[in-house]
Amino acid sequence: MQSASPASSTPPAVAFVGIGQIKRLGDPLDIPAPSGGCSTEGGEGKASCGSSGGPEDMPPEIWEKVKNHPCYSEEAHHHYARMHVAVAPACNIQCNYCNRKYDCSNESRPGVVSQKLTPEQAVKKVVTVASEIPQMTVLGIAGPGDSLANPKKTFDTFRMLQEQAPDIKLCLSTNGLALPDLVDEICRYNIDHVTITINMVDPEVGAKIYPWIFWDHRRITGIEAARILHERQMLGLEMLTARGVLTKINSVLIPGVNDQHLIEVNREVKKRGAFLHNIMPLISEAEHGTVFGLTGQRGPTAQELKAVQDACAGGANLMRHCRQCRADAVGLLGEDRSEEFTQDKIDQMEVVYDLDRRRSYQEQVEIERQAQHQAKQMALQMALAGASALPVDDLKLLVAVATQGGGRVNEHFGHVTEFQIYEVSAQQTLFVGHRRVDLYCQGGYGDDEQLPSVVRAINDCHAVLVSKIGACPRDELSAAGIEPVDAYAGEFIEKAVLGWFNDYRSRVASGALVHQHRGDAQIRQGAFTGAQQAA
Ligand code: CLF
Ligand code: SF4
Repeated sequence: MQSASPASSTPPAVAFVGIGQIKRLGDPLDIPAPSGGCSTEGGEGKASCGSSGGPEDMPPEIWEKVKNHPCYSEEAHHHYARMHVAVAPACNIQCNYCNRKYDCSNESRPGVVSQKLTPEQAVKKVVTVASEIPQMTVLGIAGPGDSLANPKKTFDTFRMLQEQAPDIKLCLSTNGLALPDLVDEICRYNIDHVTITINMVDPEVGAKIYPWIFWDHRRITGIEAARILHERQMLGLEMLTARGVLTKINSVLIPGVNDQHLIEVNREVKKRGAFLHNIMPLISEAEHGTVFGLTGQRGPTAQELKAVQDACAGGANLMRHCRQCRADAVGLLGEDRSEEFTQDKIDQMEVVYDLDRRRSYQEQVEIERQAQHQAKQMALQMALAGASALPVDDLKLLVAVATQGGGRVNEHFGHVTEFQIYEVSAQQTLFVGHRRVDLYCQGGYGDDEQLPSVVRAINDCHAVLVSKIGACPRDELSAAGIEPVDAYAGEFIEKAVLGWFNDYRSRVASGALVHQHRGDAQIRQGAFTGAQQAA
């Protein structure tokens, strides 16, 4: 919970260096052995899924910070919303995957924004949204430039918001160049969550990603630029860790440039106390006008992304539920309600900031979430007990799930804009990502032309679990080797996934089915907008 008055900049008594690893300041950090941080057996255990940690995995003061932050807690992202305000237009570096001039309401990716705001406009917008959406718990400043290249606008916004809405958590995202100079300010305003985008720890790699930086009153290019950026990022991360600020690292996976290198990045940021590592696919289309887009640099496939994430198992905990938000996104991750809160609409809204109403609403959300968590755990135990009756095997598959929330299989195939992907084995189910797709159901009828793109998006999955599905998509999915399953409608996802998996194993064991390997899947480059969503 944020304090109404700015916090003192006195460092806290402990520094956080990853889930379950609180250290007193001055104690040595646990540095993983160079060969021990990574493994190719991804998805095994909690070390690879830090954002899915629960209260039992961390000290209470850390749980308080993450429990309703949708990016820092995978479970929270089903229940709590975040918003961004676009108060930071300038940037002090150039990334080859960024073009901030590009603005399109059909796009959803970092750096894209429809309206830039003054701090005063931004605070009014946050208070308005918080009044309308009581589960909106976090304000992030994430561009469209760099939050810390615009320190006055960024910190003015946070300061004013703290005075008016002290319960909202503050979060910022930065490239890290200006970070070491501003850590005191970050602590002064009680900003508990900071994201640094770190794409390399080797300046030779960095020179392929960053053509220039602007630092110390001059423009610097080449390896020298990348070296300075790298040193500032590492210093900033260490300083935040020492102050107890939960720091998340975002990395853009650029095939052929930093894909294998990100494993080393993961190790290095873990050493320096990063709380989470979010490895995201490069978004790169020629029409975005970025250097990478124009030079034909492709983004990774779904399996390439997963392979790098899995190879980082045992290193810094991974976030796998990132939706690569716009710099003015509003709502739950995966939905964008920014169109409901344009400046002209806000000007006409009457705002009453009712803290008690927000708190009591969130208490209800918390009760429901805990009940779901417990029910899910019980269902999982029962399903695992059933699985142990089957012959031992090392089968590990991906399953796509259609859900509209609440942790259940409860969405019609035709209404899905994003599938959640679970990896399942006889030991566990693990959320490993999401795949965006175009709506199949358009105005009451199915658009069969969309089906091939849906198949491509989940082509690495053996089954798709839905609440309902029509005959045509059922046939097309089956023909592509993806089993459409509506037998678990309304069930908790983990129980349903394990239930289907046990049935699949039984069929394979009895010879009724021959297990086949699946192909790769395509990560969709564009994204849906709020208007396209059913929600
Ligand atoms: Fe925004 Fe980022 Fe804070 Fe979240 S987003 S500043 S940490 S409140 Fe989240 Fe969006 Fe991914 Fe960012 S899903 S792009 S990780
Ligand atoms: Fe764009 Fe952010 Fe890179 Fe600046 S730091 S060039 S805003 S992606």
